[in-house]
Amino acid sequence: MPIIERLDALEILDSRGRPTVQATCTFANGASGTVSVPSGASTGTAEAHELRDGDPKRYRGLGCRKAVDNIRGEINQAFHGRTFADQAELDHVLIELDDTANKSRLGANAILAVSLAFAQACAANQAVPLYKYFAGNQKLTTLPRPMINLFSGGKHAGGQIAIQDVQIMPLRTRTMDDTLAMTVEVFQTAAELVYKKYGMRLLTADEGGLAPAFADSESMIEAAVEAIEAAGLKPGVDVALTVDVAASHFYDAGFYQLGNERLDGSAMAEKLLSWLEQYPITSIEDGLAEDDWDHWAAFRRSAKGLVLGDDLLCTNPTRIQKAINQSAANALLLKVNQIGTLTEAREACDLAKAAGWRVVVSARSGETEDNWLADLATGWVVDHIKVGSITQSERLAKYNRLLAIEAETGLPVIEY
Ligand code: 2PG
Ligand code: MG
Repeated sequence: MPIIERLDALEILDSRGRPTVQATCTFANGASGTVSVPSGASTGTAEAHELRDGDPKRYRGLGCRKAVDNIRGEINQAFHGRTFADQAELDHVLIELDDTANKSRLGANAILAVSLAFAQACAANQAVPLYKYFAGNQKLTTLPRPMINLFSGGKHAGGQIAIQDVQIMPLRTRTMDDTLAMTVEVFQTAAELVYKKYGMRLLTADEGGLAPAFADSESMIEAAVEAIEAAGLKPGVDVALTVDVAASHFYDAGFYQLGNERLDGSAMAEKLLSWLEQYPITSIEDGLAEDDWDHWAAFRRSAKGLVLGDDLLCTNPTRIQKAINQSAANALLLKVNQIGTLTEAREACDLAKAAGWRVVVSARSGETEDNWLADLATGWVVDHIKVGSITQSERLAKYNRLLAIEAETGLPVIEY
């Protein structure tokens, strides 16, 4: 492995115009990698700590100068002139250097940026595409099947509706090219329907999804079914729905405020089961709040399809193990910045796969134009990728990268 010459960083802006961290790792032989890290809005409380400056006069406290300085200063000093046998060794040194349970001293944003920049530099050094570096000895077999945001609510759309995302997933396509073409058709049809029904200019949310003032969650789901049909496709046969309820964000003291309805955990689980019964939904993410463990387990016992944990699991192996033990979920939403290093995220991924779960690699609502996520989802051979809508360049950068990987490898999209 080459010697690390320098770690550098820059404060840049994400898709919401909020600061985030970009890092560059340069080896003494000249190979280098630069990556940018994303940031969530509907975050789980067990996520690793994103270090923000807290100066209300600058970017409303959200500046990332401290995280950037930690890379340029302390981390660079600790790593300059060193070599690491592999990604795991580098990541463990980062974790030890930070020495907190949730990466709050150096900042998970600083730590992840370095972890990823090292990965990118290693790929450059080996002259392989990033997805091959991520794959290591593992055979590449398939591309992930995308779940694509159509309608947004919750924290990504000013809270006009309680639930966060209604997404579509083409089921029978075998190429990324066909998958995206079908998705765009449904998205454009949905945009036309929304325009007719709500008679207003189209508003889009943080991830580029359409965000009209739906009367309730059911109308949001039904509008997606209508769009699939109006595009000449069969709901549940050609295209399924996947829903991110993001229930932690409308839960308080044992109750879910789902629009006008105030539901306890059992009633919320019943509501989700009725949606699975009524609509062509194949996956429900965060249907219950992040610490409502008993109702997660009760829901999973009766649910058909993916019971997908995001805030529940926070890509944290300890929480995933707990969920495996309690049979509280059957799929992992994997976001590397929830845990803060590639090595820990990989551990989370392997743990979920070993339990027979599906894995969905996910972007954040605050993204950058970087596209490493597509390489990660391909290299780690996961089932699905969730990047947001099929609009806006910070989203399309990932889809376009998947198209490029498809052209290069000829890999098929995983069968559903
Ligand atoms: C989620 C993500 C992405 P955020 O809840 O799954 O949609 O949102 O990045 O805001 O946590
Ligand atoms: Mg989520």
